[in-house]
Amino acid sequence: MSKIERSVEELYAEDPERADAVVFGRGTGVNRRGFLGGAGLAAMGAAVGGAIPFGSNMPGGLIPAAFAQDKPAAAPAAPKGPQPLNFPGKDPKLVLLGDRPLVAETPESLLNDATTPIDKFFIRNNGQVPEEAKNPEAWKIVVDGEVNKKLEITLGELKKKFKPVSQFMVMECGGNGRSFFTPQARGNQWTNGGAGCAEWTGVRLVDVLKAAGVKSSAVFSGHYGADPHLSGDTSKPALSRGVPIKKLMDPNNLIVWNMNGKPLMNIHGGPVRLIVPGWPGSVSAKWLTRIWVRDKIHDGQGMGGTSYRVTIKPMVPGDKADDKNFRDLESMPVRSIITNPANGSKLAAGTRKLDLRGAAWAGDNIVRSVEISTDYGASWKATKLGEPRNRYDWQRWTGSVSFPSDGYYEIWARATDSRGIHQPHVAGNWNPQGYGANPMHRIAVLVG
Ligand SMILES: Nc1nc2c(c(=O)[nH]1)N[C@H]1C(S)=C(S)[C@@H](COP(=O)(O)O)O[C@H]1N2
Ligand SMILES: [Mo]
Repeated sequence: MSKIERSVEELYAEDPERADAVVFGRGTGVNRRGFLGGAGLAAMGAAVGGAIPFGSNMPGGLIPAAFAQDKPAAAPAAPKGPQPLNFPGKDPKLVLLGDRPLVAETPESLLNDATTPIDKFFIRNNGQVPEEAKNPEAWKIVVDGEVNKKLEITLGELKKKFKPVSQFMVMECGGNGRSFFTPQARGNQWTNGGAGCAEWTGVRLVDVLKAAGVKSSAVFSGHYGADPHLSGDTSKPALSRGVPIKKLMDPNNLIVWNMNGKPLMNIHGGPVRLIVPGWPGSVSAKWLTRIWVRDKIHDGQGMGGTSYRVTIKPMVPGDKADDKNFRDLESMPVRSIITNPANGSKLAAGTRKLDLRGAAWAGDNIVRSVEISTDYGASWKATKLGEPRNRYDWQRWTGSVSFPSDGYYEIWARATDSRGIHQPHVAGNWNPQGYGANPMHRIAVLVG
């Protein structure tokens, strides 16, 4: 067998058939233009550690989930496994995607709780992490621009003047799923773990906006946080995104100071941040200092170009991006994950039934159904899907699968949203910065 000099992902991206030959051995009869069979199936079975009962359904060029998910992010010369996060108050099983800025994702199997514990919640920064506030109650937020009365309010006043509310809401990075694009898109190589669902406590953004009096000239918002730009240049914000006025006034948007009943950790934007659910996490400004109500589309850091934007018409991967062919990514796409068991689980020989648990969410939409497959999508089985506890909560699901024999299986999960749109088999609509990838989640399990 020739030496695997690059990552499995890269090989498959370039030439799936040659990749099969390299990974599973030359001259073994691997030819998956159609389906895998005979000696090729045996070779792959040896590589994944067991017979593949539904191997005849395995699509050509598909990287077995057993390999696909422990691939390193960009994997240049020497592939190395996922890097653990080392951060106070955080589970070391979070996977570090970058340390400047600090970015870490949550493996799907750590999202098995109905409410994501703080120590397991993903981290995404664009700039430096600011110093922890010494006097949180004195933290100041400004609401200005197209308002009748500019507001300058401290966190202490915010808590006193407006009615506090708590809500379970998903926060998801706009780039979640990016690693599933072929060819690779620019940015942090998230799998499915740039998302979590916490209980947020704060006040309704709309109540605060109403206190300032939004003018009829308002069309968009610009959000600002206290984090310094990565370069240290104090004239540039690390990130400043916004939303159209209709989304801004949605009563589910909160200015929050508690996460799961505890004061918001500095790394999550404490003492106070925005939560604008359903849309890319980048609009949910951390260390919130200002909401600028604008009379035009915001042009802050992270707006325009190909930032947080998807194509209107499909583009050829790698081609020059035409600005006019992009629109802002608004509602996040439907996604489901299997949270139990973990990818790569080994089950005792003779195991014939397995219970599964997972989560599903769909941006501004709700999830209508989640289905699972053990035969590479040839047949699908319904799961029991729970109701959201409130608007923008994720939905938990349970299901079970049976195994006709020992061997290597993949369990695939796909969710369908309230509009009838379900997750694709592979990430579609490639775009340079890799937004909107929501292919079905796959885990590998080995029985016996
Ligand atoms: N001020 C500020 N707010 C920010 C960011 C940032 O870099 N600076 N990152 C955004 C992005 S891209 C995401 S996905 C979420 C991540 O929030 P978390 O780190 O609490 O999980 O915060 C958003 N808010
Ligand atoms: Mo993000």
